[in-house]
Amino acid sequence: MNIVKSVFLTSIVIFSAMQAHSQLEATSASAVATNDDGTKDEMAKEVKEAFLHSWKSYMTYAWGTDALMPLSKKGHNWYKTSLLMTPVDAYDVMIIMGLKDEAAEAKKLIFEKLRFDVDMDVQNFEVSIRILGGLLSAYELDGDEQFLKLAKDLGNRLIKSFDSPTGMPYRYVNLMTGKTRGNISNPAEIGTYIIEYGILSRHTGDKKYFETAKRAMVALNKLRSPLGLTGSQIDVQTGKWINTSSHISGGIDSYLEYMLKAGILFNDKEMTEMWQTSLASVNKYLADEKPSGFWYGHADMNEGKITATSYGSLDAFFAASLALGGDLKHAEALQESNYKMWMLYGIEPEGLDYVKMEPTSPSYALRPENIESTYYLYQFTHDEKYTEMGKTMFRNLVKFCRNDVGFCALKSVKTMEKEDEMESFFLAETLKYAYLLFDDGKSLDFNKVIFNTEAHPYRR
Ligand code: DMJ
Repeated sequence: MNIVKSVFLTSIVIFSAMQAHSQLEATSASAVATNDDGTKDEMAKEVKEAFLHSWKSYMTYAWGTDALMPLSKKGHNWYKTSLLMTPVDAYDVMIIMGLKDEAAEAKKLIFEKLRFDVDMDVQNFEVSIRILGGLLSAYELDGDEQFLKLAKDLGNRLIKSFDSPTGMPYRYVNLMTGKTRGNISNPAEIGTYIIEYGILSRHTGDKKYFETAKRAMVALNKLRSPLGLTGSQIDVQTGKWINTSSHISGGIDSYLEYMLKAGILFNDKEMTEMWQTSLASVNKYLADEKPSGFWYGHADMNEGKITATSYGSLDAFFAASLALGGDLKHAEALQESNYKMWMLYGIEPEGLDYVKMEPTSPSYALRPENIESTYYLYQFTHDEKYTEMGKTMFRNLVKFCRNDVGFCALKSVKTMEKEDEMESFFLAETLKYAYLLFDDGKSLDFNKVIFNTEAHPYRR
């Protein structure tokens, strides 16, 4: 057995309803999942069943495409040629869940069909976290050199995006020609590469990947405001901020996450220091204690005063980062707020005004962050209240999002109207974190890995 594989595989309601909102109370009460006592083993089985339900439909209706459309029962591609988003993103979940036959069919499909020598512009960030990230965790878990070969080929194409005057990457790169576009970018799409690139350096022995990704993060870090905050949009050619709104939401989120995780994964002191100084500013200017709970809001990077009490499903990742960074007190408080957000309607909204406790964007994209943070909090506290949270969240997912084919995003958590979409991160992240929460470390030892932002685990 491959050495890496053996390392992995052998180890391999505090719900307080929003009182102020009477209409909401009625909705929430009916939205809460029934409280039958699923044991953790039973819950893990339910999650595995949900995975199989979705995967089988992908194979039946969407084979070879990027993702399943669960209402129209067909597949769709992001670009003119499929990058096999779903099988690549979901491969490591199959290994973790012990689904050998499914893993074998996914692997066959990937090795037969996945090619990167295609004349098309791809979004650097998404392809890096899902495809490069997925291939690398597949390699670490499975040991087949073909995964590494594909990862190296893709890495050599994506790395051309960093060829800008500041060293910060463009948003799009053509896989065949290396031509770039999209100079107006954001911290997440600039600073979410060091884990994948660092792991590629680990396995190829070529430091250029790690160094290129790190250079971009350091360049961005130097452009913080005197308050230590980053804005939300920047020109990678000039280094000039285009939008100075600061927050932990989508567009900045995983940049913060990667400082912390790269510090741990690569024992990189500069990254750890960047995380600590950024966190201090985030806590000083964006943390917001309100009657509805502990949250993080939005502020101008130069003013540092909360301008919008906006939170949302993507922001929920931060409880996991706080826990991993050692601040359990704030992590627990934030997870309590995350859960309130989830239980407002029974499924969390994409955007929430945390003062009014009203959705600013009512959709739900099957996002993982809330369940991810529940899993992290359980790892650090071993408090079964997190298992209970996870159980309710997962059961509500089944209740409101499942259909005869797979799981559907929701147009609105107020009406629970389904959308014809099942993003690959639902399998790669949402179901993986739910499974890991219930399986009590039997398939994967939390302390031996660091997950990329798409939930792909790499050996520490
Ligand atoms: C995933 O692709 C990643 O977790 C990313 O960091 C944020 N968005 C989605 C999931 O919500």
